[in-house]
Amino acid sequence: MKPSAKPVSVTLFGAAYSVYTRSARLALIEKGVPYRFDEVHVFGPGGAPTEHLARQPFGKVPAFEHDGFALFETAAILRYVDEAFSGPALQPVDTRSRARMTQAMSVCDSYLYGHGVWGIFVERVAKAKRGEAADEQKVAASLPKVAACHAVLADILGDQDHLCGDALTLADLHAAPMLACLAMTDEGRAMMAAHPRLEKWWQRMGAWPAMVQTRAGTDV
Ligand SMILES: N[C@@H](CCC(=O)N[C@@H](CS)C(=O)NCC(=O)O)C(=O)O
Repeated sequence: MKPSAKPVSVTLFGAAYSVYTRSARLALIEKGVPYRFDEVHVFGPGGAPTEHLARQPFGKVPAFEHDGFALFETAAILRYVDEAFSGPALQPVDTRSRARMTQAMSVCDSYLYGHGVWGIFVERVAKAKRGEAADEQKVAASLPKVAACHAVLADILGDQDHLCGDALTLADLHAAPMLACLAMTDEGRAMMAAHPRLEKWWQRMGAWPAMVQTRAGTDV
């Protein structure tokens, strides 16, 4: 008798174009966890479909389920994926490196997403695709915040191979999809070029197979 294929017990509800969904996919890929990708579109005129609000009451993606255990909020999903499955550890053991990882992820959530993805990428790239003009005031207001994010991430990176040490951690997975959006803008590339070590890290991350596998056509 042939051994049966391992059943897929993980479902990720999200959108390929979403940076947060992409972070969760990167973690699943890195851990080697097979998963079902259930595409949910949240930016349509009515927002998230009603059934999605039962999974994510704020109407955002991603949402996650493993063997009947439902979870939302990307940082929580990433930690769960790392701890629930075998595969390479994605969190440092050392207390201070772990704190830095949490700090880097929080900087991404609190400043890089709003100012980098929405304040610059959406204004410059997404709006241009729709034939709309960028809101220059919004871009100008976001630039110093995004520059500060780059400086903080470059500082955390130091001369290590990855953001929080010599191995890949959740911080790398959280930051890379947002920086991929910024890499599509002149402003983002200029800010990255101001931090040569961060730029080198980004070049490695951008070419990493899981990043290539999760390209959505809207990013690198
Ligand atoms: N705090 C949430 C943020 C997720 C989030 O903002 N996702 C975006 C897509 S990248 C979204 O669903 N936006 C829909 C909306 O704002 O209506 C998390 O960590 O999962």
